[in-house]
Amino acid sequence: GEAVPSAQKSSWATFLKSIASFSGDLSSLTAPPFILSPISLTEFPAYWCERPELFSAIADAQSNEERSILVLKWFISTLKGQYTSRNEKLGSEKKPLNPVLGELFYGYWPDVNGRGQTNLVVEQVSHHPPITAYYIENPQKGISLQGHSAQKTSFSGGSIIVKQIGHAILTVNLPNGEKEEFLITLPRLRIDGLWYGSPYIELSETSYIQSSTGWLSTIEYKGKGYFSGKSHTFKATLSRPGSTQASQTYEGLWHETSKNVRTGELFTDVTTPKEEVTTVPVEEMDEWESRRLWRWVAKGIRDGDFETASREKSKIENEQRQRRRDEQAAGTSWALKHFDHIDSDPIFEHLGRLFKANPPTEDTYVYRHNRNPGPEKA
Ligand code: 0T9
Repeated sequence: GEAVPSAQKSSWATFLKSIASFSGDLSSLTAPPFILSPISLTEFPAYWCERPELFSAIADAQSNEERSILVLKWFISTLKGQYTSRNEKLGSEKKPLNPVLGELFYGYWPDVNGRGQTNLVVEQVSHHPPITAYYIENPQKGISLQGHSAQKTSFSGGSIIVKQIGHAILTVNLPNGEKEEFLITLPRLRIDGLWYGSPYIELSETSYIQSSTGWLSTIEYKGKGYFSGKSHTFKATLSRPGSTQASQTYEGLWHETSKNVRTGELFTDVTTPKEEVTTVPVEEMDEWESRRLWRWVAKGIRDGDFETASREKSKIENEQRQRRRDEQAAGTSWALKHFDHIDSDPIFEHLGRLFKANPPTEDTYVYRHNRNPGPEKA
């Protein structure tokens, strides 16, 4: 492939063969240096809030329908960050750092123009398979998002197919004291461009946003050669409680703009800059915080010093292996810091029934509300 440095061609070929003959946890495969990203998967939940004003605006909706529209608008507007930002920042999709058990990521988006501060808490709740749990809250606006993320991967026709496991629940405290909940399911991914060493993501199939008021958004994803012939295309319909008929239909490109099909009005526009999450400086972080933990590995990758990167990565992995052995010998197990695991999420079961979610039940990680969010005073 063209994007593969000549010295790494054979190592890339070996990597592709191991992907093709492998299914399960790709994160643990060793990849050639040119494809490594210095960012851990524990940072990815921040993509949910890089347009904080769209998140906080949900609180200002005047009706159930409007609230569902604003949730859909916020959700669609996160997709560009979630699925194309590595291509924009790093040149292609890259292999993220594989988080260790207990790895943390904290951040916030400051209060600007009365939108309220939004806080982010992320914890790696499983290493094998990798599972990341997150909680995002704007207390002033009474909105929160709790979710977890894992993946099942397979290989087909030269592409990696990623089924996302996990879901998110968005909760809005209404002025009348009630809560409205939204169950958010996640799209399927295809990673194309592998042969040429320049991987990129395309979304496919359908995802849902089911509100406890009964309003349902059904979002269909297509790539090149489908309804518009363009990549990153979506079509979303919003239907009223108990109806399958569309009350609103939106379509367009999730990484650019989309419109209301009936009125022609602009719906989403992500061509303007987004706001990255704020964290404390690395020096002030705790040892378990992602950017502190991976600091020297990330620096090695950024500087092209892969010897250092790989030596530092081995240190972390050996320390983890020793920890697991010690726990086993002591008959103890790692205690999660911010989340409790439950086998079946009652909100998923309840709301999933309304659109016949498959599978009908999922486990979840419930936030313990045990962190004082930043910005921290010196
Ligand atoms: C949740 C997101 C997820 C995580 C990443 C598949 C993937 C790990 C999971 C699904 C976020 O909300 C959205 C975006 C990107 C997803 C990653 C893309 C990717 O390639 C990795 C996998 C594990 C790999 O690293 C595959 C090998 C690599 C060489 C291909 C670039």
